[in-house]
Amino acid sequence: MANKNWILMVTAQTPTNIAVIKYWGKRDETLILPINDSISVTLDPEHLCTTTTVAVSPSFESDKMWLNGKEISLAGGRYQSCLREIRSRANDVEDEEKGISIKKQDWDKLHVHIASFNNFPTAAGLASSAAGFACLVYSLAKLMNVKEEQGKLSAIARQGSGSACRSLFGGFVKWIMGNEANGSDSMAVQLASETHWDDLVIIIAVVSSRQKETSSTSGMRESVDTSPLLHYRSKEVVPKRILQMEEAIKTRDFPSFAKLTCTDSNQFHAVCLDTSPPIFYMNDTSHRIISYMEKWNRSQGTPQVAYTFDAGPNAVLIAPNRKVATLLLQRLLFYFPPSADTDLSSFVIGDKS
Ligand code: 2P0
Repeated sequence: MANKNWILMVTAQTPTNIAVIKYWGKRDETLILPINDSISVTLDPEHLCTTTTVAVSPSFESDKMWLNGKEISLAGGRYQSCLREIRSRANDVEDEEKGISIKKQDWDKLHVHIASFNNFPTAAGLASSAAGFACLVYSLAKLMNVKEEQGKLSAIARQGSGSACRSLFGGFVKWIMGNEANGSDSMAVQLASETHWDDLVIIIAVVSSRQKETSSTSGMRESVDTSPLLHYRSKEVVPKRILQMEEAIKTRDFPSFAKLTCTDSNQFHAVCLDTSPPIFYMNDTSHRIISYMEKWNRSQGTPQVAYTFDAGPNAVLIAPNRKVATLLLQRLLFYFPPSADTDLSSFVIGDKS
């Protein structure tokens, strides 16, 4: 370690995930432990993903991080938790080609530089913390030769942002809430791989590019404190729904999958309204989309598409195959016609501001 002229780097890429049975509410804010299980689908890596490069060098004087090229503070408890948990599991690293030898005990003295980029506009209001913390934990674990299995890494990513634990796996993923007070059993497991149900097509309709007024973290805190519906939901509704959703995924039963997905999204937004003061994540355009999709589904007698909305107005629409996805796009363009000068590569269907 006498030679200070070396730098070791690792780059990783992690997609974001969309919950079909939602996480909303914590029982422990510091460890980020949820009040119910949740299930999500991880998007393809080429869409909505974070790319993170982590580097270590004896010449670095402090830990630093840049997000989309701008330096951000690592002082927050969430970043510190992830860094601490990964450092405590670090192992020896040898790179003979570069003549680098880092001993396990050296990691406490070495500093890291982290550069993270989202391949989607941050202003679009699409979940970025899930992909961001999952990628941070994964790349740091690779750099420091952490040998933990993916589930254990997910429990570390969870301490950065709850939904991040689900992005450590592809396909369909369940975040098991766990029972332990220290959070050791609150982690993600893969329910089905990427190839299990690869006919599904996910379309994200950007409804507004404005930043949401209430962050997920403070929104769920207010719901836990004031919404009776949330407590009924977490105890009486979600446990049954999780089992039904697991079965629908296992058997690729699209009608059941769609009904459960839409119902759960609607109940999550009902919880937001049941919160005092009420939280409005969806807007008029979101409501119009729900109404169009419900009408279409009812007119066919069986669900054609599933819709789900997170802590914002943007619609995530899931079609069972490319044929239905094409019909869905036609409908969206019919209801929300772009004007002649619209840039279709970043077309926002509702926000005219
Ligand atoms: C989810 N959401 O299951 C739910 C549905 C939003 C609505 O997880 O405080 O950014 O960092 O744990 O993970 C968003 O919450 O919140 C979220 P923290 P997170 O995807």
